[in-house]
Amino acid sequence: MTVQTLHKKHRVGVETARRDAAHFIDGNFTRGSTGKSWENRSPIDNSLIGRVPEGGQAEVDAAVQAAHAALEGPWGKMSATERTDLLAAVADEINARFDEFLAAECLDTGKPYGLASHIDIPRGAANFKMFADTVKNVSTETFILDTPDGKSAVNYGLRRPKGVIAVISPWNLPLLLMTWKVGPALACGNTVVVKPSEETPLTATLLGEVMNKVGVPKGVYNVVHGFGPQSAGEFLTQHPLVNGVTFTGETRTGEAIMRQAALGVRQVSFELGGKNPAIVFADCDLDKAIEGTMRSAFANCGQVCLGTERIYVERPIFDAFVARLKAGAESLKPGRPEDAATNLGPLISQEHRSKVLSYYQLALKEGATLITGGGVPEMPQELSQGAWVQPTIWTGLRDDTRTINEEIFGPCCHIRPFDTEDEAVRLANSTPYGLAAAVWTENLSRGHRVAARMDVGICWVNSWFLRDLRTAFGGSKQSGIGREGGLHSLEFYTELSNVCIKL
Ligand code: NAD
Ligand code: 6OD
Repeated sequence: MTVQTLHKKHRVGVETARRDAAHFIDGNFTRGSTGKSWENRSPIDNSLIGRVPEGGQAEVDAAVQAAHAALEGPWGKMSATERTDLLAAVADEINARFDEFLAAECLDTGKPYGLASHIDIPRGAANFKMFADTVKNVSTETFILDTPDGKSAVNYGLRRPKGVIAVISPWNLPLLLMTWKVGPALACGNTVVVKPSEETPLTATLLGEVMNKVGVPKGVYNVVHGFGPQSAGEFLTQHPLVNGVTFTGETRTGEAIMRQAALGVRQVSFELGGKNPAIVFADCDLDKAIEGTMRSAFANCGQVCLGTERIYVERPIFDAFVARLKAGAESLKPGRPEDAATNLGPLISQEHRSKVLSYYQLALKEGATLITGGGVPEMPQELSQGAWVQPTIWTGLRDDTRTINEEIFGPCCHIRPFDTEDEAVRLANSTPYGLAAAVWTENLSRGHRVAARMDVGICWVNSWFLRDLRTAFGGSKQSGIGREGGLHSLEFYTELSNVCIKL
């Protein structure tokens, strides 16, 4: 199917996705009993998408109890093959209902169909399929003990599910990031209670329909909507029957969740914020570096944890790079998600727009030279209430400014020249974050050498967001705790026991 026909087809879908959300607890959709709810509004025009019920202690408790009970029910008794076959069926059903997921995701986030149809929704399905395959093929260690004084035993590792996993997910890639946790958790035999972001409730709810359709036993996948502090997020992460907490979101939120999970010494897996650098060497393929940096700085309106907000460019190509990135930024087209020409969505909310715009002002106060953007684009009347901002580029900031050191999470970046490889590496590693980096060079040895010196969880050379789901994913420094992906996910989602049999 071409992108054009895809877009035409989905123009209908976006409106049908407007609906109220519901909790999904023990296989049933429910609005719960708190009587509290909030309005879910579209970031493109502030129109009402529907209402979302706010879960309280009772809803969280019901969901966690259901998840706990399901560990002992048919789910707990299934063979790994039956379980992973079911998860492959979940992936197939997401693909079968691709249009509905796409419409719901684009309605909640305002992101372009072109982006969500190539990344968010396919990854939602792939996250189940990949972990189903991984778990089917996993082995554990075996040791034969044979001592000189005649003791003999066989030891082998056994991976058992951890139990009930709390999944706390953000709004920037809602289905992708939620299933990146739910996929491995279920593949390993756990049950989950998901608290999706309050900004993006729809696709997590829709996934409940998929679970019922393919026959995932009730209680295995649960969703409770709500906020963080004093709401469903906090109640969930503190619940005594939760055995592990996996979280993606801001570093400061991670600190709060870590405190909550400390009650009862629950293990955590965190994917947190970033202030990611790109290093562009004069020997790079400039066309490719510009194309990759356009994506890393502006895709998803800059709301990607792996996105580039600091760009270091070797001095001989600095002016050319700035001019070309400026031209690229100015060519981006904001608009309705379903329009084929749209390649820039809005920010997620008015609140987030205020934050990003405050950084746009701060950068100038801190002495930045504005290369392009810096404000709000003119939009047609019907979109004028949306959370739009201009893609923005600065130069000239000091290295110790807040704009250079704090995550903004918008379509903006600062470009600074450098003269030596050592200087570029020092600058790139100079923030408290350590999530991702991109290095652009045609010198293979330099690519390896610089990548090895980056204090980050993932370093791309001559690419960005090129993902192999079998690899380790996570952040160093304040960008995370632990690694997920492929076999690494098993470290968090299973307990490794050793069985020792005396011979
Ligand atoms: P956020 O931290 O504000 O919220 C994330 C989730 O945490 C939401 O569901 C929220 O309701 C919940 N929450 C907030 N306070 C809580 C509490 N005290 N207890 C329990 N739950 C609580 O993040 P966001 O604004 O939704 O997402 C953007 C942030 O996420 C950025 O910082 C971005 O870098 C980060 N992020 C990181 C990765 C990664 O892989 N490292 C991926 C995507 C996003
Ligand atoms: O690709 C992934 O698995 C992943 N966790 C991406 C995170 C993107 C952050 O916005």
